[in-house]
Amino acid sequence: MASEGSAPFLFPDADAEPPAKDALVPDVVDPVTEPESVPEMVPEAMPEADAVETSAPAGPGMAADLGLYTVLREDGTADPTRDPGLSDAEAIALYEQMLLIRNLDTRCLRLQRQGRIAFYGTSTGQEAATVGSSACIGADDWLFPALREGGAALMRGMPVSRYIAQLMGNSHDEQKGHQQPMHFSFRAANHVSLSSPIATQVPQAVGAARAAQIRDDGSIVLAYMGDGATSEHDFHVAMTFAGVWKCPVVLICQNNHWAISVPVKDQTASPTIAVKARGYGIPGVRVDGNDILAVVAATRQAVERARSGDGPTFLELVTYRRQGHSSSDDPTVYRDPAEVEPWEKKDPIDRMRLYLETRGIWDDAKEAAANEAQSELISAEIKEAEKAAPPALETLIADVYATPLDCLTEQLEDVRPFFEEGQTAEGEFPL
Ligand SMILES: Cc1ncc(C[n+]2csc(CCOP(=O)(O)OP(=O)(O)O)c2C)c(N)n1
Ligand SMILES: [Mg+2]
Repeated sequence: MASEGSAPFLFPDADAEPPAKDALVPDVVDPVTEPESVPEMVPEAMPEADAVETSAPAGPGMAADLGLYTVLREDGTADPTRDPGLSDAEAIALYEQMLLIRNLDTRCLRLQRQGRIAFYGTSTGQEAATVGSSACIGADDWLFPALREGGAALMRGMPVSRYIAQLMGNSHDEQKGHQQPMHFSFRAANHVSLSSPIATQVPQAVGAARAAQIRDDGSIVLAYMGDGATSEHDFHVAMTFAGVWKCPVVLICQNNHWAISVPVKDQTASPTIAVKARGYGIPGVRVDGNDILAVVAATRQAVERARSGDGPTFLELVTYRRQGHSSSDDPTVYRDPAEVEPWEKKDPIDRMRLYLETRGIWDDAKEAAANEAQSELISAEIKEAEKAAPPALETLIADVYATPLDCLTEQLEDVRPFFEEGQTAEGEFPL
């Protein structure tokens, strides 16, 4: 497990063959002038959960932003024309990272139910999208996450202890408890905290990419968003400027089919989310987000494009939110549970496990050992985190202004007796 200060897991592997530059944009079909060439699956592919056809890769005759870029096949092998060529160690490391998120999600949701943390949002079923994409950049690159990319910080070297400290807002939390749980940031790898207002991080990410471009420092930016975020004006603003300036940014939409209780078919009338990129002059690619090899292959090529000055790429990673929006949500009141089943069959961890077993590098014993080690680590870190003190009282006003305003200092002195002398207030709470 990565410890603080250790080098993040880096891609691409120096020995790996670079992917063909144009491989992601096969024979683009224009749906307006050549409607007969658009494959039939396209209109239903986004609205219907069970219409996602993981065995139908985008290929000749199918536009990359209307088809589905897939590498893993149902028999557990990889399409040799798109295989990103991971080494054994890389393939196993990616798998273990997905497993870690799944194990953390299970444990942390339980912590919330027990009242030990205030809030949690799982990414169950979306692990391949988060791990596969974030594995493709280096420590000097930047990552602007949305709600479900906490695992990206772990992927890039953030220790589990810090993940749990953030959820508890204790004295080990990098943000001193200022943020709501799930707003992880990891300065060592330029992982910026998520912005709660949906999509506001996208123009910020494009701005950071523009800065990198002006400074010519060689770094690139990954900007994440959900399907719901693509209806926000900030999405439009960010895509416009990314396209015009040809910023070194990879814009990644995790289309998990829901924005709290709003299904994606009520979110947009566009046949896919990826195709929206055309309007901004940005290549869009629709990728099977539950296929980690496809996510790696597509993101690597997009990163390469950004790094070499060819501009942005927009990736729609097609996946599914199998649980509630967050620990505060109950999806059974607005969603038919039967909709979830087909997605359980496309579980990204199961699919990668089958691939590893078919490749002969994984088995039941290794699975049990990995789960046991992760479970022990998580238990130990929760225990440690619960022993940690809360942040010092002074941190209430720290990191807001370079020099705290007088009014903040006064307010701090007002509340001090409540903490230091156990003084109680008049009145009722909640107010
Ligand atoms: C500007 C704004 N409007 C509404 C909300 C409330 N809100 C929080 S998450 C969310 C849905 C986000 O859906 P999506 O972008 O698809 O991401 P997902 O949670 O599915 O990963 C909404 C509406 C908000 N945080 N910000
Ligand atoms: Mg969503």
